Amino acid sequence: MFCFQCQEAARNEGCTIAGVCGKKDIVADLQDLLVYTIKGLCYVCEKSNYLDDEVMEYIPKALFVTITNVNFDDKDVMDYIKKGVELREKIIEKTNLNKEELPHCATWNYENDDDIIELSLAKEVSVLAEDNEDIRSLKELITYGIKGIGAYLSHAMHLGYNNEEIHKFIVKAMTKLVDSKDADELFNLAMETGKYAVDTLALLDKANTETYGHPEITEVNLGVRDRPGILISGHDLKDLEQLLEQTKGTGVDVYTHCEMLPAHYYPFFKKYDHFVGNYGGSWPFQTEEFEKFNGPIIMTTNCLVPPKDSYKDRVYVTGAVGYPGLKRIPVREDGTKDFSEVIEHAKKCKPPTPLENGKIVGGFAHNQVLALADKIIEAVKSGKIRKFVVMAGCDGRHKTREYYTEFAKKLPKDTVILTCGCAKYRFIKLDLGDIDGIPRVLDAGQCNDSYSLAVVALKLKEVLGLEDINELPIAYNIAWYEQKAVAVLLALLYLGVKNIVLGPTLPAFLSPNVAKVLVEKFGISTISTVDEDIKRLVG
Ligand code: FSO
Ligand code: SF4
Repeated sequence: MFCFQCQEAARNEGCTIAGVCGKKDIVADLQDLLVYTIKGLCYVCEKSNYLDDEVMEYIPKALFVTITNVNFDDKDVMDYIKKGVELREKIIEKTNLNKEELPHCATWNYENDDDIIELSLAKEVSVLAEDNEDIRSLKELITYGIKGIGAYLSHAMHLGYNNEEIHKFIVKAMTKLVDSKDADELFNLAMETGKYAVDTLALLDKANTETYGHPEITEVNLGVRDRPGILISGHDLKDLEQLLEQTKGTGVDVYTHCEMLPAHYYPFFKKYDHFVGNYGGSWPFQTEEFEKFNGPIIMTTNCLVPPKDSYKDRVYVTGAVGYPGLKRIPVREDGTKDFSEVIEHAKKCKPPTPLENGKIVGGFAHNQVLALADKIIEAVKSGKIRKFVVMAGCDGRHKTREYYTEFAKKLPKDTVILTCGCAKYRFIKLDLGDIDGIPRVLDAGQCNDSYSLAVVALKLKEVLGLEDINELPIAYNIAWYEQKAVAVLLALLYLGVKNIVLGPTLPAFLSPNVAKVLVEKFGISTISTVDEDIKRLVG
């Protein structure tokens, strides 16, 4: 195996024996073959100008399966590979494409599982198939951005929102990744990936807000009640909705974990009395927290950490998530999920062990922030707010991430943090005060809500009459971990944001030359010390 797609790649070079994330080599190899298979499917779609609902349903989900901390189950990945080959063959037959003119990724086939495993080990399906390290770097940057787009698109599609243009872009881009060796062409494709990341995030924002209302300022309880509970994690709001409906009147409470916290900010979810609060923090700390929760846990998307035996029988998966031995939530014929087994399971469990008390205040997505615009603009004009600092993105395991807590604590009192994603858990429970009633930490929601931060920035630019987004009093100190964050990064670059600080390390998949171009064109850098970074970002 060779994988360097996330921030925790071994030695910041790549995982080669097993993933730091817990992914086994066989799973990593099969995931490479799955990406290779998706490329082949896209290739035949592009060449025959073909797209149908089944393909649009499959591609984003299959991409999602290969994102860090989503699926650790070789059997699941194998099934997705087989489905990809089946769809591809159907299209070749339907459109009379000449197989002899197609590349290997679009023609390979198998007789049994051993054939699939054998091919998954071949260099030609691996990231290292591309010998030129700069071309490889650009190709993987695009691939990871597209994986992020696939994940965000899956979320929107689960709510019944879709945009064919995004699928067409994925198909075109994956085909170019097979054919192109041209660094300029690939660089432009990376920027175009940023454009489609913006479009996808906008679609998801529309899906979320039209379905559940606009997030509003909300206090989220961190304590527990004396009844059994179900803990739901990941990003999928539709799954949460169905769970809340099915747990109504059962005596079982529902708590959010990690990226599900912002569900509390939506007006729609406030009507459920048994939707109690948020339990615990960000994904890297789940092994201790799941243990103490005592009841069943549902993982709707990333980030799953390989579960301990002590609570493994209480973890359920759904959607793209998979882990050997974990129970899967059944899907009914009408497409809804059947949580009855989890609910019965919860009834037999003890209530959660309390971890903390108090509350988190959040809900500052674009509508809510714009409702406070007058107040905020006044504070900016009078100098009470000197700077906004975007501290969005992901959390991770490494000790180096303590930097973000220190950074938030040491920021001058006339600065306001704009956040979203699980990175916020490094500072959201600190009492950082407010500026004339405006909290110093404004949480827009999940990483899925990164679009909100862009809307706020563009609105501020308009109101302040500025020409360029970079003239705004906003600095970016972003923490990244997995491929959704790569899509968000490309989106920000596409919007013209410069001087982003990306940490705690730059991606291992950026070759020195590609990193140099990003530094020269966009002023990207990585973190140094808290004091130095505060000096250069805030002044
Ligand atoms: Fe975090 Fe994990 Fe939301 Fe990511 S829970 S790290 S960018 O999957 O998706 O922010
Ligand atoms: Fe390593 Fe990250 Fe890949 Fe897991 S996803 S194998 S930790 S680089």
